[in-house]
Amino acid sequence: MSDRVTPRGLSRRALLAGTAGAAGWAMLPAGSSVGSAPQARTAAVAAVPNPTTEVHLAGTDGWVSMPAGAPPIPTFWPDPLAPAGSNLYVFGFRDVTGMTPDQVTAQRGKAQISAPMLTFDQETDIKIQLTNLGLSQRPDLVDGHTIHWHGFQNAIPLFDGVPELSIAVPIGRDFTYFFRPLDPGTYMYLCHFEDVEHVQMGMTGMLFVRPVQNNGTVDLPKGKYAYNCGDGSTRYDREFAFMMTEIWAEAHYRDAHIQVTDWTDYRPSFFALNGRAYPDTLAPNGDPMTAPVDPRLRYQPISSLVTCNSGERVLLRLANLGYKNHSVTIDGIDLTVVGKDASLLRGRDGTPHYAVTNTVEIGPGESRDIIFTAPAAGTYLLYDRDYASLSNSGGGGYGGQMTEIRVSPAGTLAPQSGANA
Ligand SMILES: [Cu+2]
Repeated sequence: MSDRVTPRGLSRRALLAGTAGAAGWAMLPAGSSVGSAPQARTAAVAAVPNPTTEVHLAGTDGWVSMPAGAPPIPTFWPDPLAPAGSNLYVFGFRDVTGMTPDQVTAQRGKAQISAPMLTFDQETDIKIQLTNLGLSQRPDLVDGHTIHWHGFQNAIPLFDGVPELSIAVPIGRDFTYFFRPLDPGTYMYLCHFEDVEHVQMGMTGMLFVRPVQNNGTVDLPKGKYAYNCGDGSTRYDREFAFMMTEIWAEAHYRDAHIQVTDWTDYRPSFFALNGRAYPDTLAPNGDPMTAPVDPRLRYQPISSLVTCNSGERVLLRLANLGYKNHSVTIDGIDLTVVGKDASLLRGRDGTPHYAVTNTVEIGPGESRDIIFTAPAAGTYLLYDRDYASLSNSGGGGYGGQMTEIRVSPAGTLAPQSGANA
């Protein structure tokens, strides 16, 4: 942030002492992306053991698209200020890892929703950099941004993104620190600055911490596991994650048009999986940096389409950062809930308390880990049981929080390259 922090006090010992809880943190000297002293930066990097993953996120505003065929909401949606092909004003994060300072700056006004999905390995050091690019549509609004790592136990408040207790990043600055996740599971991250507004505007994303058990144990082969289960019961072949949010078009309009929102009037107009409402949920993954198949979804790049082979074990990671409860159903497939809120469902004596169901309840700020065995080839629906969440701006037909599970005959699809691929 604005003040330089001397790296001298940051010994390896001090860092390790700070990791006694479930997450470890350390800070790098920071300034603007352009002008920080490289020597100081190098010294601090050397003080931290083995950063294996680097993530650079930028916070800014932008424009996205809810399904074009939805009935208009007079005055508020589609937003008349929206550039061609988009219809909704948002705030969001972009993954700018590896970009030059000029490339990072060029992403101002190009926010994406949902935020990039992050994958960390348990007990490794992650280098996080957050840059605040400001808001191109609202230069009058001087809001900071933060990253709150939601669900991590015993996080150090200074680094945890709640502005009253922590460091927030002002416009034109950045903040770099280290982070060591100690407990595997499905988490969320979000901006906690003016949080009702910034969360609603789109600054929400998902984060998975992969268990050390993935490296194999004396009893289990190397593989993909949701948790350190010890018995292989959380093994999976493919994983798909769904960030569930609600979009109140009025509030987004008011932010774009320099008006104030009364949040007690909250009445969402769109319901999203990974920042898209059905049928857009089915469109393939995109990349905001390249010309997409569907330009309308350029800044909503995360697909919610589930594809798998019959007989495979599929992990669904659900997270809810809307303000309402949701009930996720898949007709015709038994779902085994193995984790809640980044905790394996086990008793103190190790007895599994997995729940078999076809409907999973999930409240705001909660996550669920669900495993199912893919049934016979065919198409199955995953949807919110609340019909209000299944329409776009109250119109007829299906919309909102729905997607498809397309099961191919055994052996058809190649192994998955990453979550939601
Ligand atoms: Cu923010």
